[in-house]
Amino acid sequence: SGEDGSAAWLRYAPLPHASSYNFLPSSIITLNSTKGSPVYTAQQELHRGFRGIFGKTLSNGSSRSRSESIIVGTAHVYQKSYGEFDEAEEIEEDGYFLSTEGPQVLILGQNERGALYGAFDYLSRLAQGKLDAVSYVSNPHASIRWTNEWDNLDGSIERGYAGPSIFFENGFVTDNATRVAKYARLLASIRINGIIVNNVNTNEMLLSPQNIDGLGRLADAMRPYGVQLGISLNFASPQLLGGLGTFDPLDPTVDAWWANITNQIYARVPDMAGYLVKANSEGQPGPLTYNRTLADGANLFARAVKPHGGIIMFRAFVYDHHLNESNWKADRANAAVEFFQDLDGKFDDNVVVQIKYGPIDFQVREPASPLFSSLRNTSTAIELQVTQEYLGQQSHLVCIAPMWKEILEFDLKADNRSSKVKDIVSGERFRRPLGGFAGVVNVGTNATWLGSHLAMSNLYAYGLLAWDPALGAEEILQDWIRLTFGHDQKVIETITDMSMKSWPAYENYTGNLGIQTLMDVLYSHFGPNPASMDNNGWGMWTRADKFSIGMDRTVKNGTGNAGQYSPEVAKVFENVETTPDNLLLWFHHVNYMHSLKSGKTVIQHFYDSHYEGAATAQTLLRQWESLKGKIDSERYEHVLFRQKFQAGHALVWRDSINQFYYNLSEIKDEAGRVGNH
Ligand code: GCW
Repeated sequence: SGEDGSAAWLRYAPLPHASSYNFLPSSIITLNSTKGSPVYTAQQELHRGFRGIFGKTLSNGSSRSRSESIIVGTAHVYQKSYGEFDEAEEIEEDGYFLSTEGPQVLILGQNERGALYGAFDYLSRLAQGKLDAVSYVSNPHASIRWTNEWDNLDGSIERGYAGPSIFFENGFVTDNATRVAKYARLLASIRINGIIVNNVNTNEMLLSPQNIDGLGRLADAMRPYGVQLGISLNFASPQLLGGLGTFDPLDPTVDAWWANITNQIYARVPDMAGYLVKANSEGQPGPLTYNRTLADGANLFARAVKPHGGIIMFRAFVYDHHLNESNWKADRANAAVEFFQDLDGKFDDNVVVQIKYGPIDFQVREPASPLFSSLRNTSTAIELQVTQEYLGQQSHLVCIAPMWKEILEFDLKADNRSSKVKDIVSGERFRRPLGGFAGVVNVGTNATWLGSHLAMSNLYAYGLLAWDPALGAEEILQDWIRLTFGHDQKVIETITDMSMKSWPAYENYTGNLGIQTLMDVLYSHFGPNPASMDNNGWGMWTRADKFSIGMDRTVKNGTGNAGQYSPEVAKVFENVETTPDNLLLWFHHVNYMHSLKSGKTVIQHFYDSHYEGAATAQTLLRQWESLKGKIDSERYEHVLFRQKFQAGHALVWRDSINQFYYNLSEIKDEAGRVGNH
């Protein structure tokens, strides 16, 4: 007990046997001591970390006391006072050089933000007891590493599971930005450099003078951590707020309105990162209302932020949400490519198209979106979801990093050349100037940030993978466990094992073989409701009947979605024999008695997986119980409560899904578990 839950992985808990480390630095030389600068923040953080981890107070050194010091600052300033160093030219924007090899510790960023990242990295090593001498340059994989927060002005959060907003209350930006600063600190430690603070389904009142001033307060609270503020816009604001008769993106008065309001925002937030726009999606207004293209819509904002160095994240999540399932060829999964491919090359240079990882919507299993490889002359970013909207809403343990890794490593083989998603969104593959990552996080005022201590590994992993997608899910996880729960080997092994089992288990007891999650699609997105996954306008369908199941997305007989991939990949998905089992029902409509590569039938796989997944959920509970006494009681009880819920809910899932498909198909479970008893 006594743990400050909000410290998450930044606890700086005392290291066992800390007193035996006598070779630690004793002072800090800070190359920029301006209060509020990220380098100053780095210095504060180093003080705090050394006090916590080693019980040691560092003094503020001067250049005379160089040895036994930590020198922290930008490479540029360092070189002016201390001379050249070899690694300087390898450091890229936001990157840093960390050396603990010499008589002093060097933490040198390409910019101030990089220096702060280096300080956090150094402290993370120390807190984990990684005290060996190292010397390396670390650079980001991509320049855009942002979070999206779906916070509404009234303080509620769409798909947030951790209480009300830290950014807004009662229609206004909060007066007290203390917790925003804490969040920025947490994000800086995982090298996130931007936050879109409000929901993509947004209210135009965000742009009232009072709220613009409020946004300034938020940006002020985040700036010392090198985290830039961005906002999401309502496309119809010129009409709704500005009183114009139109919001047509090609109308000069609309253009002038956006330029003007943008200038007002930048006057208060000179370093604003940019805008995020959800247009013509799920009832949101957009350029299509005026028969303008989505590119016309994006470029409108691009022009407004251009003079200020801002960028536009334009979401590719555009689809018709009144689809009719009686049309065999109708397919929501086709929408993004259909809407965007002809616009390739028509976006201004400071526009980034933000693409959800899969073609539908954050399901437990999706193939990578084909749009990543259709856009060659447009910068792109991948949108991931840290908040577990479809993945148990923080009441189920689902460690998502392994799924993200699969998507990021997926090779879309554009022009028959290696085209991994991670290298497309970094900008590298198609030589784009911009690119990166957007993670929908939706933290709230709950002390745990996400509503669950264990769910925080997802936020941690999101930041680290955006920095370096080559990192392994397990190594990220183990660092996070050491920082969050300490060094006990059993704790590390148990939580690692629980976490690594959790996504496969969740997939097993929800929707298998690429059929999607099978949750209630109509409203809650929580709990089993396979019946809701047909005959809805949302286009999330299974096409299950008495004999067969799955979406036929082939070119030869279905919606043609497989053909949106490059020929090498399309060939694999077009053919039922070569489609991997875990995406079989995503791409094919087959009989329940169809044999999988495993030799099982589809229906038997459903039955068996649901039993397996639910059994694993019981194991997770027992594994957690085995940690009693090794984890402070507050966090132990908090997680225990959730693991009990998951264990129970997994049984509900198992029985609802199995019974549903048994009722539909009337095919018996070979093991005799499912059916009418
Ligand atoms: O997954 C769906 C969510 C909506 C969300 C939308 C989107 C913010 O259910 O709540 O709206 O996606 O991503 O825009």
